[in-house]
Amino acid sequence: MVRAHNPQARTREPTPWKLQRCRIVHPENESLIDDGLAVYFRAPYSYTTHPTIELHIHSGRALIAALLSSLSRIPSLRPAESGEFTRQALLAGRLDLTQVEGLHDLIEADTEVQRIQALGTAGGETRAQYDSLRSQIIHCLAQVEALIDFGEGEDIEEGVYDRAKAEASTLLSQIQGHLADSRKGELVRSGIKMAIFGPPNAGKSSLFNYLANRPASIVTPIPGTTRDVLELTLDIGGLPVVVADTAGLRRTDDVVESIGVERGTDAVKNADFSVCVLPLSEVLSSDGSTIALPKDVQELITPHTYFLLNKADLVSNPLPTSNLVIDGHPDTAGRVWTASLATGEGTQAFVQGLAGALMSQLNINGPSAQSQEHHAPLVTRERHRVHLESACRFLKAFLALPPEDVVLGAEELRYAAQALGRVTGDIGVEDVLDAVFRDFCIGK
Ligand SMILES: Nc1nc2c(ncn2[C@@H]2O[C@H](COP(=O)(O)OP(=O)(O)O)[C@@H](O)[C@H]2O)c(=O)[nH]1
Ligand SMILES: [Mg+2]
Repeated sequence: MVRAHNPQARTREPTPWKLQRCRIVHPENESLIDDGLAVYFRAPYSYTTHPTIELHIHSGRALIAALLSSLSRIPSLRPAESGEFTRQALLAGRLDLTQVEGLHDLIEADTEVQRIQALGTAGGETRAQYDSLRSQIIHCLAQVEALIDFGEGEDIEEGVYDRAKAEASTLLSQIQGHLADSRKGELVRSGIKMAIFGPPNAGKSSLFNYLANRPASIVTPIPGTTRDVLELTLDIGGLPVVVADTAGLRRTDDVVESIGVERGTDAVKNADFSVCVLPLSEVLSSDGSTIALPKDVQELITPHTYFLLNKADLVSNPLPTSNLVIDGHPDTAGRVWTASLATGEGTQAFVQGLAGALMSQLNINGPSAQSQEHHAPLVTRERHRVHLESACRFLKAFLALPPEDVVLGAEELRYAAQALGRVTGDIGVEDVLDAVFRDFCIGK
């Protein structure tokens, strides 16, 4: 369907990987469709590894429709299904399953930290780590199989079995380390859950609206205004955060409000971290040094609670935050900020500080650290976690076997390698393919 001007060129293979201007004409009647650009990718150096022609045409609905309809006149052509190009790339081994997932995450990324993580995974960083772990297990397995075939002391040097065990044990702790990474990869991919809580009238909904940059939650001077949990996914310093505004914590006879308080309490307990908003003027001790926590708030404080002491405008000359102590919680340094959501003072510093604290808690390099070396996390989906956990179980089973059970040991190592192969799609790929490609856009 793409024909060059020079009639002799019709029979020649186009120059590969060179963008060329050409007339794009109808395959049957040769009527002009557009004056565009075309590039030919010679196999296997294309996205799918198959020979590929890419047409660059002017935009416009009628133009695209005319081109697609003329392409469909060529008997061997049909429109691609969603994710079909990527599926071909996967089946040809050009991408592995983690890269395909990374590509999907890249297309879906809403925030900078998500984009950076997905870019690393799509580019093969995660694949390289899985391949390395798997080849180390296979190295162990090779030693154990050599023992089965030849027996220690005769053809094989002494200590091979012990060495294989030492290697397996190092691998096991490496994988366990990845599994204990505070679900960082999964949180960045699907959003970190943060609940705002505190006593009524502290400014929780004002904070929610400030973060959302719009009046998403109703703010009034009447305590008990917010009754249900409100949720929004927001970008906080590049991190995707699912923020929940909750009803103020207090005992109340109002049935609706007390259900709201119960729901709010659950939201705080289920969140990955929370922000406790307190009205500074009401919780500050008379000497101005200590913050007294209201009773209903106390039981929800954890090491993952951050504090915003709001309404600083109502306190004359408040002490610097670093000198304030939260009563009963001497370990809150770096987790307390003072601000006024009414005047805006201190609010930016709070958001920046919160994003920084979350980044360091999750051990994430922020967008500003982009040039530094970083490793894509090994676990960005439950699927990865399941297979890594089963690899750990097989490695442990191998380590628990006595040397005389060397044949069983080899079997356990084989299973461990297979478990990792399932993450990258080298093994058992068919059953996950449909799930992975379902959400892909057409074509890509
Ligand atoms: N003076 C002052 N008033 C504030 C500040 N932040 C919020 N308020 C007011 O406090 C009241 C309660 O705010 P709201 O966000 O609804 O509190 P919530 O009950 O914790 O959700 C409203 O009248 C707000 O305008 C602040 O920093 N200073
Ligand atoms: Mg409210």
